[in-house]
Amino acid sequence: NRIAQPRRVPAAGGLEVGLMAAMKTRGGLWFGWSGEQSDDAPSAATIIRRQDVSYATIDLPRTDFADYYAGFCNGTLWPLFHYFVGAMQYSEAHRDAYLRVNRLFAEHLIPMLRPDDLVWVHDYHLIPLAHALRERGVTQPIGFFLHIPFPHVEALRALPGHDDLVRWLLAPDLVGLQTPRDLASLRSAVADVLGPAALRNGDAHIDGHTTRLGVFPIGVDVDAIRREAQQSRDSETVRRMSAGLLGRRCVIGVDRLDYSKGLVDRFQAYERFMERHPQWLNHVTFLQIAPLSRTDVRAYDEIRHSLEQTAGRINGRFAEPDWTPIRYLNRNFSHETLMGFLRKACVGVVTPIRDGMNLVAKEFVAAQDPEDPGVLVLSRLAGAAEELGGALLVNPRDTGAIASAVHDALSMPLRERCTRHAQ
Ligand code: ADQ
Repeated sequence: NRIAQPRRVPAAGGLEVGLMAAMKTRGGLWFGWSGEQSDDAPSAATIIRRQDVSYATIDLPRTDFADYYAGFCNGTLWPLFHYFVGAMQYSEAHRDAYLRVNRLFAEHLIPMLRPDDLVWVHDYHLIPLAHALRERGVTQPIGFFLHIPFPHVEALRALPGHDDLVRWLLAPDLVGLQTPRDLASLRSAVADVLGPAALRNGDAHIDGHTTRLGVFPIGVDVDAIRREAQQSRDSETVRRMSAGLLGRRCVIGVDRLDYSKGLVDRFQAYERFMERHPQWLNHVTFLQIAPLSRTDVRAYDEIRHSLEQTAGRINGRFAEPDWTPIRYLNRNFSHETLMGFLRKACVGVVTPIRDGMNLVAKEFVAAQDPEDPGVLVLSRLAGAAEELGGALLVNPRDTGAIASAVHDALSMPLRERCTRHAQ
């Protein structure tokens, strides 16, 4: 949807972080929304070139923007795909705007396509894009990657018109998902909507067209993160963060402020940890960094208020004149600074209720000192849990289990920490 822009401060979003690395390595044209809305029909894409990457953007029409973005993308698809089925909103007007915006993207992309291009479409905002391109005669190979979970058909069926969504998803030549579970869910939807015969050798066949379906878990650039984490040790911000701990140990969480990230349960778990293990009071500080996102969606306002209340209440209950148990920040930092913070922390808590992958979990591991690594407490419902077997895995709603895991992580002997980290 929105592309990374060379002059903008880095966004706190996994897609942008992951794709920027790929674009810088391979070069190409990155096309998407400019971040602006317009009253008139958008004019041709604006193109800026930086090193080997061209950035092409269009404004989106003001009349469709809210229905498309806050409406269908983040009010319907985001909750549904994360299994918050009861929180899913639905309106035909939102769905129509979603389709119109996807067609608009297709129309503006086509004049820029070269015959030997390979088109790679990203994420749930753009599920109908490949279909819209094919309808307009585009024959270049198209891939699609879904960064968020794909729900089993039993949940997907709650969406009116879910069968169209499945058909649009099969317009590309290759569809990539984060985990084998997501792939199994997509296959469940293909079999349900198109009949079991549409699946052969695990791929989808529809009207003579084959769509390969596969798992391509997104990763992080481990060497770059290790370098960033080491280099930023001496930066002003990381030194101030470290000095502010006054020798205390640090438990860290870093997430976009989103109800899927399990932050309220995490704060409550931290409260239980302090109740049950009072020996750590005044010896550990919990730093939670949660930059605001999607502030135009009501559910995000609600979660923000509830977090402010919970953090305030817990701090009021446990704080000492010289110690605040939870430091809660809503701001962005440079990636390098963030990696420096992760390295300083003894425990990383990544406890989403559901997450496609979760890059912070991988960044935390990559940022550690292998000779004296911290421990990751990770939700079983994050895609990353299927790969990071060395973490302490927890159910994100089980505040008692998270509290115990934080205690175990802080108490873990060096040898076990090293073994888990190496794994
Ligand atoms: P997100 O839901 O945005 O990504 P995540 O994978 O954790 O979640 O990525 C967040 C990224 O933003 C990380 O690289 C993190 O370092 C960065 N970030 C977070 N807070 C920041 C801050 N305050 N300042 C600067 N940077 C910050 C979606 C899916 C995930 C999937 C990714 C990639 O929801 O499941 O892992 O895409 O596919």
